[in-house]
Amino acid sequence: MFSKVFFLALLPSIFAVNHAVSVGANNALAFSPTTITAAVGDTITFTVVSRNHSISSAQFSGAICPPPAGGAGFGPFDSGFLSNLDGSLPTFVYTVVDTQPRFGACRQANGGHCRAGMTFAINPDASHTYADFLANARAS
Ligand SMILES: [Cu+2]
Repeated sequence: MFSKVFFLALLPSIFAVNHAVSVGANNALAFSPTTITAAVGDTITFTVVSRNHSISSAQFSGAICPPPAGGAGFGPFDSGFLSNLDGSLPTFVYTVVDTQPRFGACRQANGGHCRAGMTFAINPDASHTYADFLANARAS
């Protein structure tokens, strides 16, 4: 009995996977991939591979760019500014806590990177698509 409960409690961690996201690949103002589909307990490891960027949660619409320090939206998160100018390839790990659609962007340059399209989505759905979020960010 006890062992069965114990096993069930471990299930999420047994099947959790990591999703790798490159930040600023090829010196571009972009996250790659832009859309991550992840289960509860999964991790997303963002690696900054050029310049100086942040990984910051954002609201879906309205004044998206730049996200505020600390991030915006439900369950906000923010890596702060991470620089690869020294070649250290800094990382930020986000653990998925639910399957609600979440959106994010870079806070750099007063929203300049965000408005240039440096955005991403975690578990977007039919009514909150990445394409719509990107359009909202560019217009914000
Ligand atoms: Cu940036």
